[in-house]
Amino acid sequence: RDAAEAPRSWMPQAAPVAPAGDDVTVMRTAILAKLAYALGKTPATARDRDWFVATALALRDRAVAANAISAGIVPAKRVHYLSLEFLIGRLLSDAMGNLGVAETVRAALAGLDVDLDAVAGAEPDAALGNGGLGRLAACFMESMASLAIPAYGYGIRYDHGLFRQVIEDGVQREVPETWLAEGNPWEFERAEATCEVGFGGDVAMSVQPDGTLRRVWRPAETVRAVPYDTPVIGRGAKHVNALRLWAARAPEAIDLARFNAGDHVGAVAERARAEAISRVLYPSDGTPAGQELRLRQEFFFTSASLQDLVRRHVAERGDLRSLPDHAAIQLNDTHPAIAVPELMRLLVDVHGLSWEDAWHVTTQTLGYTNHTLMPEALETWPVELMERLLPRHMQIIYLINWMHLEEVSKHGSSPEHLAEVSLIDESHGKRVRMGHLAFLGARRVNGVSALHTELMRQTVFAPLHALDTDKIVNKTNGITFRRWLHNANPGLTALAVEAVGAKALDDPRHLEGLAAFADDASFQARYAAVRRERKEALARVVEDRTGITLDPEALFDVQIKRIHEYKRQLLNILETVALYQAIKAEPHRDWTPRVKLFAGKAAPSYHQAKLIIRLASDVAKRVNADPDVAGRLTVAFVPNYSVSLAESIIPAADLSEQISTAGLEASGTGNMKLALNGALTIGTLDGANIEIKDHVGPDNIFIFGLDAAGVQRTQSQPGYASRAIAASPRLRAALDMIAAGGFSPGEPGRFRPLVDELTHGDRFLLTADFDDYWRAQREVDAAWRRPKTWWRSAILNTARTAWFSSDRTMREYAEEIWRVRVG
Ligand code: HBZ
Repeated sequence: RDAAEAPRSWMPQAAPVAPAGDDVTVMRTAILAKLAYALGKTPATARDRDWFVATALALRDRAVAANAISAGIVPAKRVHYLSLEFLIGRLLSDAMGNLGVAETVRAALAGLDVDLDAVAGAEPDAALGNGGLGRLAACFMESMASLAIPAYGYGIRYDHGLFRQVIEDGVQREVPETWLAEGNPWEFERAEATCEVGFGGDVAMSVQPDGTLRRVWRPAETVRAVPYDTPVIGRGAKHVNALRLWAARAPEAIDLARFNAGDHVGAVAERARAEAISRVLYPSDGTPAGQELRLRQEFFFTSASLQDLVRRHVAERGDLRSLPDHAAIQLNDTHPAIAVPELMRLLVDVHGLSWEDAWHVTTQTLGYTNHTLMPEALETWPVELMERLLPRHMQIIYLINWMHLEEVSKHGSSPEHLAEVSLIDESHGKRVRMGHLAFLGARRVNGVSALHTELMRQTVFAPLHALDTDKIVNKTNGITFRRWLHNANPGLTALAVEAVGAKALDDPRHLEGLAAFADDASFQARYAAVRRERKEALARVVEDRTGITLDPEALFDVQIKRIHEYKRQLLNILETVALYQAIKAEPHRDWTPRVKLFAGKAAPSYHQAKLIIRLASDVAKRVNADPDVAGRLTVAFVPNYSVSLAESIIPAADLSEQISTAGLEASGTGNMKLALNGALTIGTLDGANIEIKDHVGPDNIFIFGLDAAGVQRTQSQPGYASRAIAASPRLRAALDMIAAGGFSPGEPGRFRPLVDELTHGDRFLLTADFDDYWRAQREVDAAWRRPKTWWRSAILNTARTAWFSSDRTMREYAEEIWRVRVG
């Protein structure tokens, strides 16, 4: 029988949730059935990986069953979240948590003598993202499902996600990551929804039956986009959304003529070229892209996603002019900004709407989120490349620009002003400004923290903002508490539930009730005990990965994020060196024992960042081997930072380093995760740190350094670095030791490029902030010695960070950007 006419009512019963015993027995039966019939294994031959797959398949059945209830209903409006990155991590504990079966699964496996933690550990991370931007997309997907906001996530199904980082003698080496090597039990291939995406070719005119003319793009090359859907299960499994990731496939698997002529490699060359599009995640975090493959990736997934949602809208509603009533499309940064001309092309060239109607539909449907204002990270594409790869889109961009500049000129405008607001930057060759394009095509443009939004208005987007002052809005980032508190820190979660009730699991605002226990000695003791247990667990992980032994009694000070000069890991290392020197100088003082943990990846071609990793490793080597500081200072660079590693570091952290140059970290989200888990922040007045300070209170955070205005002032006074170094003997001594090869005996010049950057230029103002950072760190030392106030502050951090839930962020997007109903 045709699947379309099959009654849906059979589905929930067919899924193996029919009662045949108690919950645990039913679950065990389901897992054993998957093991036998989907994997062809027995409990005797099953590895942890097999148990993981069997469990994931059993849980996926339940997600499908939950989804079947709503599957036939066309929602009033859907969100389409377009992102080149989804940094998901593992899905098992997410799925168990939101299906409400975590304990059931544990017991089901335990009855088979299988340990759930080992099984969970066998799941590879889906690392389809570089850092904050990609992880934000994953948190948003989880929150939308939990809030029952009907949504599709759209992205690329990379064969290889973010590289695995191996540290050899302090040097980062990138190794390909292979998350799909043994298949992916969560996804469904949907070959029937394949789309074709074109590249190159030319633009022709075609006469329509009614005599009108239309432009038609005749691509020289087409690539097939095959979707794979991963169910995104909301809390309580009341709602399930799909993450639809596109894989690139060649139209023909093989050139048979060439193969039969003996050219066995050439016969699959076309295929290799097409499939390269979804081969690897572009491992850059803000360094200039510029590669053709990257543009092909961007257009590939954007076009496929738009075709998919347009097709769905036509099937459900018929007329594309009502698209804005039923679809919101959010562009996660400018990577999908080509959506502006692509949606126009689909509406005008393919579906025959007038330009005016199409522009109305486009600008009422799209939203754009900006994640950086750093000039080198703002995407632009050479006009020449766009013309070659996307000739029709380039025409449309010129037309949009022409109309835009006409409009601006009406109010009388200087050539300089027109050059500023133009979609084409002509200052160094002609380039398309993707940020401007997204801005013009969107109804709302949002920043990701209050400060960042204000800086958008004042700097990069100031001229465009002046043309439409309602367009830029603030939507401060958030994190999903289900992953970052409930699943990552079950001990703390249990304690919170005991104190304020299980309602805190549904609505984090109830965590505020913990404030009443902040001074309660027995609660403090239990809170500290949970931390202690997690520190011991982390110490085992670090020992295992680095051979370095950590003392769980010490203050765990962590900086975990991409390695980038503006994030200033180097400032932290300089302070570490200065502290090392201070302890050596006065070994008998009563120093506060500290563990400095660093983790993060550097973009493969980012030499300064790689050198920072090397310095951290070299400092660790010398410090950890020095008996004079043993027990007071330990340093470790933990390799291969990932979502999973974050889940074990964050609950164990006492101090969270958020020390970027003010004005440069758009928001930060690790800062929220650490504060929620009770780490105190040492940070600058940057990004969401400012809002964290407003929520937790100034007594429960350590703020230092220049603010964004101070940074701008300082940067306008050349020579500040040499003055700052001259004024700080402590900084000078630390720099001298590094420059003299104190950490690189045998190669004194190893860190020359880092020292040079600081002494000449110091773009990120480490020298200007060093002394105040040192002061703040000593305040931390002192605070750690007053456990009552320390744990009070930690508890207040957990109690007062509820606002940083991505549920709150998603509600704000839903109301003010998407105009879609929640729930
Ligand atoms: O987005 C980050 C911001 O640096 C961070 O402050 C913010 O919290 C987070 C979420 O809004 N930006 C990124 O993570 N950016 C990238 O990962 C990136 C990836 C590819 C690029 C450029 C940037 O080509």
